[in-house]
Amino acid sequence: MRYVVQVYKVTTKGCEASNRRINPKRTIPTLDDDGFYLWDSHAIMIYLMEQYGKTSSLYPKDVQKRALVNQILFFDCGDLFARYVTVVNRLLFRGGTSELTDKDIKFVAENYDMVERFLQGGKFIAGNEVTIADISIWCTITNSSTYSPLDLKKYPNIKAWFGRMEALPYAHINIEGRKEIEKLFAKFLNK
Ligand SMILES: N[C@@H](CCC(=O)N[C@@H](CS)C(=O)NCC(=O)O)C(=O)O
Repeated sequence: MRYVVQVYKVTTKGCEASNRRINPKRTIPTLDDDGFYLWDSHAIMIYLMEQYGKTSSLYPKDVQKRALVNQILFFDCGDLFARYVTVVNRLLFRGGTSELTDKDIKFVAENYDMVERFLQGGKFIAGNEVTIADISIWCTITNSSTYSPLDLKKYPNIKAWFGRMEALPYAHINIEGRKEIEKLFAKFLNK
C-alpha cells in the first residue's frame, strides 16, 4: 500500500490539520484516502483494517475477539488518550501555559495501573495476539510518559509488553515519534 504522511504546523491555537471541510475538529491524525476523509485515530485504524487489512490478525474477525479490541480502543479514546490530551491541549494548544502540575501528572498516571491490570490476562492488551488496540495504547502511553513518568519497576506487565511491542517490525515509527514529542514538550515546558 502506498501512503503519504503530511504533518501540519502545530500552533498554540491548535493543529492546522486540515480545513474545516476535511476535518471540522482540526485534529491530527486525519486520513485522506483518495478524497475520503476521516478523523480520529481509532476510527481511522478500524477503517484501514476493514478496507485494506481484511485478512490481518491486527483486527480479528471473530466477533468476540473484535469486541475486546474495540473495548480497549474505546478506553483509549474516552479515557487514556482523553486524559493525556487534556493536559497536552492546555500546555501546547489552548493558551500556552507552561505549568505542568502534580495534579496533571497524577491525572494521567492513574490509568497506568489500569493498563497493568489489562495486561494480566495475556501477552497483548486484548489477548495473546498483537492488535490495533496495542498500537493505540502503546502510542498513548509512551507519549504520556514524556511528562507523567512511568516507573517500569512498578509495572512488570507493562515492562514485558513494551519489550514485545518494541520487537515489532514497525516499532520504530512510534519510537521516533516519541522522541519528537519529547522535544516538543521540552521546548514548551522550558519556555
Ligand atoms: N480522539 C482523537 C484525538 C486527536 C487529537 O486530539 N489530536 C491532537 C494531537 S495529539 C490534536 O490534534 N490537538 C489539537 C487540537 O485539538 O486543536 C484521535 O484519536 O485522533
